[in-house]
Amino acid sequence: MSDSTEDPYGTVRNAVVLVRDGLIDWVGAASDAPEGVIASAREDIDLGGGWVTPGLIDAHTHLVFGGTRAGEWERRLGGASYEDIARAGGGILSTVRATRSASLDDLVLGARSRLETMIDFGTTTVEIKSGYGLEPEAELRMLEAARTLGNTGVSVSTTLLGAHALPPEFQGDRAGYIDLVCDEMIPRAADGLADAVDAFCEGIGFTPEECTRVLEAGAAHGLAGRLHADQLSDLEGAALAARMGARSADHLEYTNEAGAEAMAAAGCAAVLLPGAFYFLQETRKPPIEAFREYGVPLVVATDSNPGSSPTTHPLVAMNQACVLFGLTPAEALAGMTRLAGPVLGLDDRGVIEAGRRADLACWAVGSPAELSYWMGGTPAMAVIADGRRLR
Ligand code: DI6
Ligand code: FE
Repeated sequence: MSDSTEDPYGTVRNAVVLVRDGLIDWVGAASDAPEGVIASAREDIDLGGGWVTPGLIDAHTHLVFGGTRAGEWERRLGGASYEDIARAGGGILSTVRATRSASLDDLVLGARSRLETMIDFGTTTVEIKSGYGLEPEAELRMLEAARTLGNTGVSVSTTLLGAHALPPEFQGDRAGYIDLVCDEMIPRAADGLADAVDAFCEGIGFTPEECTRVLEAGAAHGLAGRLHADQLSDLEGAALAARMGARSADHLEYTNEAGAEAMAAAGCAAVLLPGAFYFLQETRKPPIEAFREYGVPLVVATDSNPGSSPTTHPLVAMNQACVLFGLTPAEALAGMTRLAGPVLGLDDRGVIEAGRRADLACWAVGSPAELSYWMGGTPAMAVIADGRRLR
């Protein structure tokens, strides 16, 4: 055990982790192991002095989609703004066109290769949103593709994001589209395909009133709430998420202090998505100091998506959270482990202690700060999910 009570990582040196039936059975310094613990192991994995962390939990991704948006990105590099492109029918809607025309197999195949990279880099739990179908069949197909990815060995948590953008066939009938989300998509998705519901509260997305309807309908069907809030402007989405009892508000660049205070009071976590901030070359940063002051849990995720955060690298998100938002490397690691599970309602993982799920990643680094220090780093030496070795 580390001597220092200051150690934010809870370091245990020369450690042994005993895994049984998918759970951590015992963890501690090898010299403290009760008699028989080490001898009782049927299989022995020598991690050669590497650092072991909980398997990473990526609590916000849009991993399932058709096509890419490299062309749009080139236009943005030439000066066009993300919002201008969206208002001209590009952006999210261009991914919607590609996703609607993709089969279930196409969606699984594309997402699987991205997920395999995430697993290489230690991810053992991933949240995946719909939101590029914007019609019932296509939204449900996305969720089915996400569920199918559970066969990689990682845990997949799914979120219905029907209220991501207004589809072209509903231009001029916003209320009609929200009706479709609430009256058809949510009830059907809640029947085993989705664990949560989310909405994009933004000028180019949906109004606070529209998002309220979506979160209320989700709650009525037993779905936990999430909210894309205050990413590009301050619509007081953070306070809305708190008021609705959402598990998290996500992005939060424009969140004001009252929003941070409301989140803390409601136990609503802040999911920071520095990849989108970086890729959209935003300048306004989330109010990290206010979140710390009020005690809002700081979660870090990739936001992996084709438009604003085309990445499959959890360690890059951790690096960006430190460099761009000022998190400490220990906060970034906690944001992708211990604090991320509860956002998905998964309290059984994210910490290496007896009784938790045996989701582990082993790294060839000299200190845990190196996980955030390298801009991407190298793949994990070993990745274990539910007690099973994936890498
Ligand atoms: N905000 C985001 O950053 C993603 N969705 C959202 O509401 C990006 C979606 C995209 O551009 O495809
Ligand atoms: Fe997102």
